[in-house]
Amino acid sequence: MRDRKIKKLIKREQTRQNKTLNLIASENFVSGDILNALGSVFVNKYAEGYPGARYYSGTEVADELEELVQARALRLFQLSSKKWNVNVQPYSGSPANLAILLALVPRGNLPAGRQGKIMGMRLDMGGHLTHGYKASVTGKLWRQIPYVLDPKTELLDYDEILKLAKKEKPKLIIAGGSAYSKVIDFKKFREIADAVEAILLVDMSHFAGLVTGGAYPSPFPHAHVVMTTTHKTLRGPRAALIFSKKELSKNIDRMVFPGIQGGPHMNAIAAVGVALYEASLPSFKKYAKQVVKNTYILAEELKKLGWRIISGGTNTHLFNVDTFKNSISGNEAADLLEKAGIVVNIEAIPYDLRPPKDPSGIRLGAAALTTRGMKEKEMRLIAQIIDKILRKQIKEVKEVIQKLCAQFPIGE
Ligand code: DSN
Repeated sequence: MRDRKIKKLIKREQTRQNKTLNLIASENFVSGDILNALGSVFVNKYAEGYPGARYYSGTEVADELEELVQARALRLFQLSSKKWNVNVQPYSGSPANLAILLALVPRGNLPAGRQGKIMGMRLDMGGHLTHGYKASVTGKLWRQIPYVLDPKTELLDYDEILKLAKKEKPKLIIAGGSAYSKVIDFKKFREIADAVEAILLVDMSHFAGLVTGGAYPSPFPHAHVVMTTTHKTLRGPRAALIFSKKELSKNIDRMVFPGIQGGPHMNAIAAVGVALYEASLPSFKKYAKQVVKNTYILAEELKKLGWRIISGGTNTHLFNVDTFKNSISGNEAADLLEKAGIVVNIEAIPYDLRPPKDPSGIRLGAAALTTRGMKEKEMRLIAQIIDKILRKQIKEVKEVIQKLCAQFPIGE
């Protein structure tokens, strides 16, 4: 690379990633093949439109690529192309969710009480910004009816969600989020949606890789629409997929392009294709199961060391720790950990009294470390390391962290 400045920054970032324990639940490490596809000549191609109906010439290879990736996406989640459509063009999760909402939830001319309401998990409960939070455009264009976790168990309370749905009659209900540590019951969500004639959208961005690996139930038997980003547990590049029942897909496709986006990023689509191929290999099933095992061990060990885990624990790839219970704010905890060589993100806990910019907790996930090959033994050690760091004994653990990083290098 002739640009020495950028080259240096890439090198530095590579070193940072290698010498850090990454417990950010939404991050992962892609394979060399995915990096190659991302950096391939597909980056040069404009292909506005869809296969067979483009606004540019020279798209015959791009058409074949997009159709191949669509077929792989449907096959990976065992979906029939007679019933389901998949749009592989969304740049990422936020525009994908916006396209779905614009396509399916009208904003005016509805009977009183049914105007553009969407039900989503409240942000401090583990929901996502694009599920109708007030600061997101989704919260400005539609009215969010937020559902919450039971204050005692910090679990989803399906009876309460049903009551709320019956009272508010939303047009669309979103199941899924960014920081809920327990498996979601999609059958119950569908029953709630059916009771009020709402559309059920499952945002499986976080656990899509676990679904393909058989470590999390599939939402497809119950949902009308399923959105996923491709870069979390699915271990692909930054992009998103929208799966929808055939009767809804035309409007969604139109809203992705030309509604929101212009030319699809064909290089990203190629890389998604490689990720879907990798996720179809038997080794990926083992990976997904190991992610859940590792996360469980990490949470249970931290519990034993005196840390309060939100929702009582985890059976997924992530969990949140109420650090403020031990008098450490989320920011303080994240800063201490980063100084020692561990990266996490700050996270609100349910009914948090502290501000979102310095909430009461942190979120931890084991997907990235599992990609590096770490297993239960390392998780036990990492729990002890975290405990020491948060009790301000940083010096003693820095070397152990560097040893672990060297022992488990990030693949090519
Ligand atoms: N999905 C969020 C996360 O989990 O980190 C980012 O939007």
